Amino acid sequence: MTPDRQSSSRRLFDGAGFVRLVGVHDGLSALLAEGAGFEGLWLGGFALSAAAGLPDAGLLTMTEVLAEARRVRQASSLPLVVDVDAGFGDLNVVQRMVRMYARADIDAVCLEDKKYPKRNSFRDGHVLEHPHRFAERIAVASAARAGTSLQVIARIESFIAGADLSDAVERAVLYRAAGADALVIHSRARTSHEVAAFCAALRLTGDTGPILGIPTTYFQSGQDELRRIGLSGAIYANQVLRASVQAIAALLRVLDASGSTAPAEASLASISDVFALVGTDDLIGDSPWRDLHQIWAGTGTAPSSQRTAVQEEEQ
Ligand code: SPV
Ligand code: MG
Repeated sequence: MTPDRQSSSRRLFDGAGFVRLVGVHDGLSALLAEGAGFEGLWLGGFALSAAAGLPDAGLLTMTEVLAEARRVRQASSLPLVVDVDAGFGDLNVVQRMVRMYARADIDAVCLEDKKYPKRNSFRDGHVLEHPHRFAERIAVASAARAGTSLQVIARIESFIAGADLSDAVERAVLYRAAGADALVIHSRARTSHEVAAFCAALRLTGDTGPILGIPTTYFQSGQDELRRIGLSGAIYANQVLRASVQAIAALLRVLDASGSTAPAEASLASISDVFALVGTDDLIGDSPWRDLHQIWAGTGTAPSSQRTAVQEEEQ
């Protein structure tokens, strides 16, 4: 990890500013989020599973998620938070997972307090882990990352599972005491009222640590409002994926209906934009065959072993 990256990941939850984590599902979307000036990345199970053509139901394994996280890590230097659902297994799996993710230079893992088998929070039928049992998972994760810069985030699903505010606050206090560096409070209400009530009640306990929200259903709440109600940051978990789905479907409809891509061309990124985005212009020895032809031109002939099939025929 470069010194710059290390300090930026530490700054992620230092309370200095509102943190916007963009949900990404591959290296390309991570590059776009970085280029657009966002503070961090969220590699969420929903988008990652969907990108693999799968539902968000705990189907990707711990090492499959890590492989994707590594790709994102290599594409972007932004702080990267990885959604690890409930931790992929028992306490030993949580411990191994945290060690492996820390070694892969991941900035934070976010564990949620739903019982396996899990479903996406916008589906129904959730069962919460017992608060003390989940606090134990956080304690194991927290101990396993000791000496590394990886942060542990505890995600509270009380409102998703139909439990009340006092359940959410009781869990928050336990998880923080167990070593959580930040909390995520999830809600699928249409306004931010549940999240606001949680932040206010938790602050009354004396807690001053970072709290993040996921404003998917309460998307009308802008960052000023989210900051005002007590959030330190927001996770825009799935909007990038949904934008991609819409854009791809629209293009395919146009191609199918009109027989060419002509009506859609103006809405497409140019080839050179994509080249630039992924660093094609920075390749060492770009156009290597052109360079070789120049060398051949200087010497008068190409070595026979390097002649192309066409050149051989032209002889
Ligand atoms: C994800 O992005 O995978 C999440 C957030 O866990 S949500 O889909 O809102 O549950
Ligand atoms: Mg998830």
